[in-house]
Amino acid sequence: LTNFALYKRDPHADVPWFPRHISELDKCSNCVTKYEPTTDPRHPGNGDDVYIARRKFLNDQASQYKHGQPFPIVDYSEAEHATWKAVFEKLCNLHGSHTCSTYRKNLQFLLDEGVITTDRIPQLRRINEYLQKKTGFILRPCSGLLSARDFLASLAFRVFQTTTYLRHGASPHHSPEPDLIHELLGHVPMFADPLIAQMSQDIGLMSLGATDEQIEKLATVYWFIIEFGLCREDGKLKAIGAGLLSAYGELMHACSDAPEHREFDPAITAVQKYEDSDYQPLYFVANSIQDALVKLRQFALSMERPFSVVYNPFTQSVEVIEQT
Ligand code: NLE
Ligand code: FE2
Repeated sequence: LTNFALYKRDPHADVPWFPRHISELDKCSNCVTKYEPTTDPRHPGNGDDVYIARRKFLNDQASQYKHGQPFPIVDYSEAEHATWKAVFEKLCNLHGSHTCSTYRKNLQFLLDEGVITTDRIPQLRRINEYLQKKTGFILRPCSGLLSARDFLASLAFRVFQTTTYLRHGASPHHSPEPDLIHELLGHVPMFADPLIAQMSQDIGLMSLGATDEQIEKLATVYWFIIEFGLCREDGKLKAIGAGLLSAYGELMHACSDAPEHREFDPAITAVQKYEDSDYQPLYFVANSIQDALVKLRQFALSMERPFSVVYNPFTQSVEVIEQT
């Protein structure tokens, strides 16, 4: 599972700093301000002081986290558990018809093992034990939407930066920003899949030391496949993307005839503008998760980079291979 010699060499490129060891992800938690409930009237929590204070409490807790610590235990309120239950139960109605087989299978495993239940929000510490065994992915808390560079860098180490606050209870079936429900119901079952885990790590490895322009492209590919990707199964469109799997309305919209659907092709997908405040007008469709991974690796070969990187899981570090 290495990315040796994935890139073309450009010895003159300037290389921005990037983490070499998993512990250096402590320096990769820069958030971008977007959809803040304190200032943005589009955020459903705008003007709700109790919600804003709760979100701040959880974000402050997340920002104190250091590599190696266990995931903090959070005492979720009854109202938060109720939001979780409402979202989960409604989404269950679409699982059979609108989600890919990988999602259904992995969600079922999580339910069978009692790691996830529809009634109560699970502790992310427990989810981590599960994911570690499945694909080695680990969640670490973050305090909101991260810069693309920091977010992607963590994926190189199979670390997923996870929000811990919940969406506002008044608008449970779509959130403009990531929240715990999106992470748990969208990403966690998919990160239990070896191919999605590998694809995510590959995008992360490609991002290390990349130029701003390359980061933008990689973040866009990530957006259209890991967050909003579709695939075709039995002749029907099914969601693989976490942003769809956690949002009832958009999940129905994405698989319907309303939006445009194009074939997933990383070189084209990478330069497509995307919508991040409302449903997407356009989705990319992969033949399968495996096919998306193959295409992504072909795309990697076209990226001009000054070096190759290998992830060493024994030392949890990235080794840089300078070709001469
Ligand atoms: N719209 C998604 C949801 O409601 O769960 C969150 C998307 C985060 C990129
Ligand atoms: Fe996400």
